[in-house]
Amino acid sequence: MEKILVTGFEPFGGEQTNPSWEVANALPTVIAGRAVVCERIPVSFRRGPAAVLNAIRRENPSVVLCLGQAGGRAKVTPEFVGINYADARISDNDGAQPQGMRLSAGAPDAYFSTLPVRAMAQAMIDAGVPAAVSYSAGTYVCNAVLFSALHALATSHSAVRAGFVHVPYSPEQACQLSKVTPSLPIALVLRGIVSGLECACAWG
Ligand code: PCA
Repeated sequence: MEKILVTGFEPFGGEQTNPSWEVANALPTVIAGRAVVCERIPVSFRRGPAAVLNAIRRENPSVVLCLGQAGGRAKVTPEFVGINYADARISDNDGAQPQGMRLSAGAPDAYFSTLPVRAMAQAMIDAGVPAAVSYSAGTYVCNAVLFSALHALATSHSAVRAGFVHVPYSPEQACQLSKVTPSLPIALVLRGIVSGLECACAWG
């Protein structure tokens, strides 16, 4: 059976949970006739991209979807592009804070996701989940993971398709914040991710 690799992140920035991992960990074991394998990734510029690449090598999936938390967003957002740039507002979980620098000297400035992001966002909306394509994955660890995965797959001429989806805070996280902040229930985000993956698998 072909495989889908879905990654989620450990908590960071003082949070107790990360909705990206809560969703990845709750996925069904089979989607669109493919086995779903999930992996928890450290919020680390050094170890995060390597963990995703190791999982790709180990599992040999046909589709890779990395999930990350985007606190403050109100929708589930498939990312269009990963950029060759890091500018960390806060330290990662190793205490590293790269600022204003390329991720990889000599690599291209950016890679577009090789997943059908517009169709995936529409599939999520059709399933009743607030969603929209995002044209920036930021300049923190999530963008670094997306860029590194796309760079590695492009340079090895791999047919594996890969992309990233940012998810909002869970209601439990938003309750802890003093400012009014959007959130979506994990079960709703989960439904969106399943619909997005079904769309990505049907696409080719
Ligand atoms: N979100 C961060 C890194 C880990 C996560 O879940 C980001 O958007 O870069």
